[in-house]
Amino acid sequence: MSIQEKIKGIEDEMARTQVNKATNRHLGVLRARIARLKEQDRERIERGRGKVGEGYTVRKDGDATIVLLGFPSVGKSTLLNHLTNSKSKVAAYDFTTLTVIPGIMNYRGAKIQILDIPGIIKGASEGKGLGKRILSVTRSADLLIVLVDVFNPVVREVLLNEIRNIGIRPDEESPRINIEKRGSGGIVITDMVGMTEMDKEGMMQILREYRYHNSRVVVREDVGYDKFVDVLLKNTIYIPTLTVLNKIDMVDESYIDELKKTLGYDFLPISADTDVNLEELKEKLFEKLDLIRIYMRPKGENPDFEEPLIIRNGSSIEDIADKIHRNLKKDLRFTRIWGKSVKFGGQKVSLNHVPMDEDILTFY
Ligand SMILES: Nc1nc2c(ncn2[C@@H]2O[C@H](COP(=O)(O)OP(=O)(O)OP(=O)(O)O)[C@@H](O)[C@H]2O)c(=O)[nH]1
Ligand SMILES: [Mg+2]
Repeated sequence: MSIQEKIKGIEDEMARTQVNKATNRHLGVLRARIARLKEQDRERIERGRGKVGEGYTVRKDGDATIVLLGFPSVGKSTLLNHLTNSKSKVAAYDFTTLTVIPGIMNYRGAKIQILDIPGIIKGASEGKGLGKRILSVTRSADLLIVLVDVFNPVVREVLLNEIRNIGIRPDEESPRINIEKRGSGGIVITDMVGMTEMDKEGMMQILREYRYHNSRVVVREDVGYDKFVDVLLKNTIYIPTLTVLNKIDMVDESYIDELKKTLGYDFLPISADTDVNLEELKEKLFEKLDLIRIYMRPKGENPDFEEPLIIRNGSSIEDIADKIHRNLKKDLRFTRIWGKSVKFGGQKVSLNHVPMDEDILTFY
């Protein structure tokens, strides 16, 4: 039986199963099995192509990367051109953009890379339109702009579904579940929260499915089977999104107010073409990226307050060293920090220390 036939068989079984409390575990295990088969299928295809991972390589540049996700003709290229120094082709027909066009937005001392990609349509994750190769560029984003047309805002859910199909979990945090493989000892599950959506038996069945016959699992968050499976799948990533509604120059304000009431999600209304709300957009993007400033102080000198180092909030000293130079870590003996992240100025910290906004830092 092929992988596709196996998946079809399980889907048929799921369709026959009623959804209720008693079948929750069974359905959870079946969904886990499908996710595993799909993962195996993907790995098989990638091996066949002789490469593993993304189908498309884009060089990351700047302090953070934002990808523009949207249907054809919603104004992605227009927006790129108005936020950055880039010139991406704009035209009134679908699929004007055929490849990935990068630009850099300078904002508050940060250099933020924005990637304009071809339009995404329903079924892209299965190869429709320009397909999965282009869609997979979204995986390299630190933040996604979900751009929708003022006259067709309901496609937001279609876009979110396409990226879910390639392992992205938009606006979710990684569940607080630790899984550790061991050499022996079977499966040991520690429930720290009093789980209400899963039980240990169901988790064990899923863990065996994923070949975790010997493992230690600690559950610190009350989640369902799907999120548990996300932790087991190798390609799950968690990316924040900002939904932006474009072309508002074509409607009046009452139309936007009506959408705010009916759409059921938050959005920022803009007009890329006539520069409406673009400053607000920049500010929101900067906030959402959660960037902080670090001032470097060379040994025995004053800190450089002119050009802060811009990093993602939550980055460690190790991440910062790697960002400056990939060999720096090797010669680094210790680091001293002045600022909010330490108890006293000039405190020695280790590689896994996490600095805060406007900390001053010296490498020794
Ligand atoms: N009225 C209005 N038209 C806009 C706006 N932004 C873009 N357009 C127009 O919409 C059309 C498509 O714009 P593009 O920027 O090429 O759209 P795209 O999303 O990059 O399209 P693809 O590359 O084909 O996916 C062009 O005719 C633009 O001039 C806007 O804010 N208001
Ligand atoms: Mg375009």
